[in-house]
Amino acid sequence: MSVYQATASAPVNIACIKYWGKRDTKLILPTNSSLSVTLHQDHLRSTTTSRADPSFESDRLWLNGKEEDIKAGGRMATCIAEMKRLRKEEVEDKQPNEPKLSSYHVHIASFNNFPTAAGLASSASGFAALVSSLAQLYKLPVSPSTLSLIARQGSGSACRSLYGGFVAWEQGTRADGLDSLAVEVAPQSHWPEMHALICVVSDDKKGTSSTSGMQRTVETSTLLQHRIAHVVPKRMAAISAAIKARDFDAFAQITMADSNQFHAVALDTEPPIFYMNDVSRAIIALIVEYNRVSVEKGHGRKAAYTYDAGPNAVIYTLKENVKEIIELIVRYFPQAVGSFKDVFGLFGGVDV
Ligand code: 2P0
Repeated sequence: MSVYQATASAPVNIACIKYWGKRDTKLILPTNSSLSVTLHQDHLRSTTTSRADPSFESDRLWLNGKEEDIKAGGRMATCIAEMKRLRKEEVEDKQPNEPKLSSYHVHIASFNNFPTAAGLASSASGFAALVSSLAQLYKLPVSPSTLSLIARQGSGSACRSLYGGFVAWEQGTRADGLDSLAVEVAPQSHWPEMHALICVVSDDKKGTSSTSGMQRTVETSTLLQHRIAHVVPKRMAAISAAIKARDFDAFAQITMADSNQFHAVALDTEPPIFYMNDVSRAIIALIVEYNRVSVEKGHGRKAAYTYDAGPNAVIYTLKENVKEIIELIVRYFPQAVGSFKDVFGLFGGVDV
């Protein structure tokens, strides 16, 4: 008897141009395009195994060893149903001899190798790994961009984890979402010197979830409307050009500006949302000063901070500066060794 099973893993991605706001909450269509760097090392990944079998009586899911409900009509159920639809359309309807896996139930087991509560994007790597493992199981002859259309319906930021390197999520204009997908801006090999240092300031679970926070911002923030219409389109073009030219100074300027504006629209929400804390702000001050000195010497900016929906800092820098920045952080935050749970060098591998 044949066993139909596949395992795939997907990494976390960290946005430089932030996704914050949906124009369609069911299809997860964003109010603006976004761009991220996919983190490459083994530290931050989800690994998912899917199995299809005619004896299974329902679709079932285990996360980190614990069974979770698959809510009817929910995001997980939607992703599984969409993948079964693709299997039928792309494989079974075209090759009648292929087994009818789309009619079998699936059992899915997924593990994160990092703490889910650390405020790092576990839903991004999780839904990307889910979709990748089902794509392998179903032997789907489709591109990562096509798979990103389905991962997007699990969690918006997940669509960007279908590619490595530098990835844009194009917001699209269609009501059915078929043009709201991830595209590769440049592979990791284009700029292998790029590193990301993750400073875990706090691993508390965040107060306001991204999903509900961003909808409140859409409903109440006037600054968001300005950002959508006048800021993000220019930044998407400028940061793509900076990446293609490997212009770190421009990349850093845009990345920090966009982090600042994302936290500004959170503050402009009613009631206001605060994700950064005093330590986050002190790290910003340190990076600003570090860059000021570098610019004064004629070297341009050497580091870029960015913050998501939580207080943890991600610092982008080039490999040649990693050691200096870690030393700087440890010098100014002597408690760092204890309170920064981890500082990972990604793309390269630097631990403190
Ligand atoms: C991002 N974030 O671009 C932004 C920056 C957080 C701040 O994507 O509702 O967990 O599942 O689509 O993807 C977090 O949003 O929200 C996020 P849903 P998601 O990475």
